[in-house]
Amino acid sequence: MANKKGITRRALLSGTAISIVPASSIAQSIGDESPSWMKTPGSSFNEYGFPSSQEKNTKREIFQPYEEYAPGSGVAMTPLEKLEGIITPNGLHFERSHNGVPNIDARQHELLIHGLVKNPLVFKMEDLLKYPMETKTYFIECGGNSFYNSNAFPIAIDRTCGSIHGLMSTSEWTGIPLKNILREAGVNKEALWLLAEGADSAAMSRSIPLEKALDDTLIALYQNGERIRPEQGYPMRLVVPGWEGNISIKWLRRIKLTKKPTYTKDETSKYSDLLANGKTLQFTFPMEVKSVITQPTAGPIPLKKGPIHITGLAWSGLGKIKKVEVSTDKGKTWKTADIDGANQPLSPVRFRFNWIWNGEECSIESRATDSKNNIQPQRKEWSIKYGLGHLYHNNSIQIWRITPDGKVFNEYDDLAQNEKWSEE
Ligand SMILES: Nc1nc2c(c(=O)[nH]1)N[C@H]1C(S)=C(S)[C@@H](COP(=O)(O)O)O[C@H]1N2
Ligand SMILES: [Mo]
Repeated sequence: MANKKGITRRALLSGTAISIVPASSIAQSIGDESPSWMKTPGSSFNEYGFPSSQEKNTKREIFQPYEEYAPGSGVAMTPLEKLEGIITPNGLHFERSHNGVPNIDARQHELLIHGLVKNPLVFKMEDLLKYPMETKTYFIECGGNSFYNSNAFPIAIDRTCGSIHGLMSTSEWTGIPLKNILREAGVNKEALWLLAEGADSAAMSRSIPLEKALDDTLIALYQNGERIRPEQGYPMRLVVPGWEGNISIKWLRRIKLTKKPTYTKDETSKYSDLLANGKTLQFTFPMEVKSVITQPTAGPIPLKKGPIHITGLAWSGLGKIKKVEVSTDKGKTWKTADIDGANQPLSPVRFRFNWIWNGEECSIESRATDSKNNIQPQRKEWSIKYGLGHLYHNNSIQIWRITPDGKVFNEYDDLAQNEKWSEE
């Protein structure tokens, strides 16, 4: 809120005075007449609430590459540029499903724990609800997030923040630590891996090292306080925090303890990283340190010269965020951004940076460093490590180019590469 002199309270406290809206324009808009909505009673109650009808454009962007024969295979992306804070509202959590959302009857659904265990166990939902639970804020990021800026797209294409990076969402997940259930089943000494399988028609299944399962993996039953949404795995899913989203098996139905990885269909041709030398990495589990400016970003409303509040998200699958830096001069100089709220491991932070745009052509970008001192790479550094067309695990820096007319565009740092491709 601006005070009489048009100086924000926050700016006064931090010593950098930024006048966003002149106070006189606020005063003039409040006339003597009360607005129409104060003259009739308001509408009554809803059993389950919805956002304001005026916020209809805050929605997921859907991409269904095989629409005709597999409409449930694809993604719905979180509109990161329309959201604030770190938590994703449940209705806007991104969705990546390989063959649609199964219509599971929670009363019939069962979870089987078997393989190299002393006591194979079967749980119904009502059994699981009796176990002690814990609540943690974790992000889930698809291994294929930011594929529009990957080696599959050698030229930067014009898209919004959410439609490039929106396969990342954050919830407060509540559930049962998997280690407690495994302890009850009694894991045999020779078991080093487990296979987790979903109850969808894609029967998504992945191999998980036992060490991670005994560390922080959750069987999640609640998402932001309510039971998990069907799209997110109702009635139960794995949350394997910090690791590529694919491993967080939704609609969890089976965990089998094994000696070795199972090498399922979902972890051989897919989710493996093609290197520049033609070799392929079999397993890359953690999602590495990353950040993205969510505002300002490519969009329909041009920027105006003057004060601009730059904000975004930063996260790391390997720990906490140590620092976020912002550059407004094509990466020549970097300044440390403020970090908002609690900074917890494997949970994003929101960063903020007040900037004054002089109206000239420039670019803005953010660079995160995590608690293990990993620094987010430039796109050209990231890109060169991998083969042509490779798209997984892209944590490279997002650059937003601002033109003098205030328009914002997605940009690559490797302009030579851009030109090379456009000539071919
Ligand atoms: N059973 C099952 N689990 C699944 C998937 C799936 O298609 N089926 N998709 C995976 C992928 S690729 C990702 S990125 C995450 C996405 O979780 P979300 O849809 O809740 O965002 O779920 C994973 N778990
Ligand atoms: Mo994914």
